[in-house]
Amino acid sequence: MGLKNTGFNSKLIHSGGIKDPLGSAVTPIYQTSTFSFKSAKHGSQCFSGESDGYIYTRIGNPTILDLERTMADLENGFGGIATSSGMGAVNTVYLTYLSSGDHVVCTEAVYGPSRGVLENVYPKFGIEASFVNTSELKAVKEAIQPNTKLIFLESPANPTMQITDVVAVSELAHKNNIPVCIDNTFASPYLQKPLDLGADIVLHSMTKFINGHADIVAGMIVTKTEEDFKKLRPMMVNLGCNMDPNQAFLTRRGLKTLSIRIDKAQENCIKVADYLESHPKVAWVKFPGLKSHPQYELAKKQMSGPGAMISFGLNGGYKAGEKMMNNVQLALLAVSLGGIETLIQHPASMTHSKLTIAGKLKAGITDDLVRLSVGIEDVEDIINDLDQALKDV
Ligand code: LCS
Repeated sequence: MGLKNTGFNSKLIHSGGIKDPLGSAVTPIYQTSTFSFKSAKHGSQCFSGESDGYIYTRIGNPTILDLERTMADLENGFGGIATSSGMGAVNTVYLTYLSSGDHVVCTEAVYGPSRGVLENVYPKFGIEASFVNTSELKAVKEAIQPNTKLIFLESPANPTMQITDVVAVSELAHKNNIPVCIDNTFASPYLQKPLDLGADIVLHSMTKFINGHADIVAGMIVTKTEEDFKKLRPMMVNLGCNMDPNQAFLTRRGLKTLSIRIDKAQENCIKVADYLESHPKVAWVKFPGLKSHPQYELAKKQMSGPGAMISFGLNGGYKAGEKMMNNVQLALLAVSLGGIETLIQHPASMTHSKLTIAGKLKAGITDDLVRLSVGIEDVEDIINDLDQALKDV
């Protein structure tokens, strides 16, 4: 799958490898639902797999394939499966590996709906889940049952910024013949390559850092092996949670600048984290780049940088956080993350509001937790904005 020996930045620009017959520098948007066959025999060969020609956009499309190949290259995986959204990727993985009577071990602090569907939808199909603090290997070990068919991790976790040791959990899982899937949305392959650390499947909400411009919703699954790819791909096609070619084009375009965007956002975030940690009205800050983070050393080991997401709490609890969120002027009070603009939100009442109160508390999604996605604006402006927002809280 091309460009294996080039650096990450060259892959960002050149991976994909769809050659346009007219020589366009950028892979065009093949905005078509269907593709004509050269003959009836060719059509039947496309369906049987004897020919790799295109059939129908839900099954495959050159613009989408370009993005799938690029993401597989960046994650050092076998192949990519693009989905209409991050949740499309999450559910494709759940439905592929879990059947009635099966059990999944899931990081307790994951994106709200990734946990919410396991609590509210999958039980009606006879699938059960345990939500544990996967940063403690012992907790993962104790949660594994004879019917455990998947370990689902998110690291760094949304919104607690907990870090899971991917090497250790993967070793444990493989001893028990359980595949490991990790949601790599918060880090992106620029900062963390879970397949190299031992995971079997990696997924993304590409709505976030991968696209980076807050103008599309998209998802991606990358597998380490052909075997897992062949299990997952038909599930996505049959569910119909495929990507649209226009969405693929925009995502591929945004992806080209992933490293320079993350470098700048991360540089800003390190300064913002220092600012918040030294602010008298701030009770606590969770950011993997701070020595106070409980898994600071592990983050340094398995990630090449701490990223651009912070969670923090104010001395005045939710009331103070609410006031601060209403006071920001440069940052947007909005969910989502990983874009070029700074965003602030309150997980307990927004992104994670559907979880039970007990579940939220056990996972560390406390009422005082405010989440900040640091953008690429001038860092002085971000800090000045937070400073004025904190004045009367
Ligand atoms: N995984 C993670 C870690 C996420 O943060 C999200 C969305 C998803 C999966 C789902 O992706 P989507 O379907 O939205 O593309 N996270 C959001 C958040 O924190 N705020 O708004 C959406």
